[in-house]
Amino acid sequence: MSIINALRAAVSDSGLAWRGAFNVGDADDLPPMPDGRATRSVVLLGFAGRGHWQTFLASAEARDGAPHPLDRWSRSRIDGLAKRFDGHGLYPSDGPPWLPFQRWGTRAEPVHPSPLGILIHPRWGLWHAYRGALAFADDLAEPMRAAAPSPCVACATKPCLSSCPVDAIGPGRYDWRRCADHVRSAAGDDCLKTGCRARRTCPVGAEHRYEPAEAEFHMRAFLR
Ligand code: B12
Ligand code: SF4
Ligand code: SF4
Repeated sequence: MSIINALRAAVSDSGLAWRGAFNVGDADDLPPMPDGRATRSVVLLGFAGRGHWQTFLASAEARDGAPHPLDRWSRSRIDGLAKRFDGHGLYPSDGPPWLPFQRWGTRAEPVHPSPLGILIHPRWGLWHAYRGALAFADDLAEPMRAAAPSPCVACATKPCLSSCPVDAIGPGRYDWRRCADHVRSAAGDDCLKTGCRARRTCPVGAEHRYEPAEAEFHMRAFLR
């Protein structure tokens, strides 16, 4: 089995989704490997749709009562893969300065910035996230991402831009303090318990919308 196929199989066994790969160019802002070698390729790992949440829920980290269970679960899987395949784990929550995971996402998969700021995927809609990345000192023989237009271009009414109850979101604008104040208030219980209303109005990939328990977990993490 080639390295890339063995890696794909190991990622699948880990409970994470393969979120694409790319060979590094000058504009990608990749830190060097810990031993000083240049980083030549990157594999993004994450969640896509609802299934991976169930895998996480069955883990020891989800039930041990210690802080940051999802981050600890992700790191243990990704660091394990890094060790096995001579790579290095990188994480979206390491920072500031933050690693440009969303920019890397657009290099690895046909995702595009939505008016909400988060990336939209033609299949998963807004219901996906990055849990980390594997960096390697060798090029991967992985084809570049397939091109696909942004679903937002064909979305005439853009309901995501008119459904925030406190107008915290507009084209190219997200007032996170206003959003957080609302989500913390009694009136914001709907956003807290079922997830961002603006995100939920998006028709793309609606069948992959997070269940309330997952949505609330992420909203509480955002408030922290
Ligand atoms: C800081 C941060 C926040 C801050 C934002 C502060 C601010 N001023 O906007 C806070 C804490 C508010 C936040 C909140 C959320 N975040 Co956040 N956040 C990040 C983080 C850690 C860094 C982003 C950053 O600044 N990158 C630095 C720049 C240099 O990187 P970049 O990739 O080049 O950035 C590009 C994009 O950010 C994009 N961009 C940035 N802002 C905007 C705005 C618009 C309108 C557009 C079109 C593009 C755009 O342009 C940049 C240039 O290419 C990333 C993780 C990461 N490391 O990327 C997650 C991340 C962006 N967040 C994410 C998510 C999901 C959320 C939440 C929706 C969480 C939730 N509740 O579910 C909430 C939004 C609240 C809500 N209403 O639901 C996901 C997005 C996944 C996706 N599908 O794209 C990320 C990638 C984390 C992850 N693990 O996957 N977040
Ligand atoms: S509602 Fe329309 S414009 Fe907004 S994120 Fe979804 S597809 Fe894009
Ligand atoms: S979570 Fe609620 S308040 Fe915040 S942007 Fe989304 S719809 Fe608006």
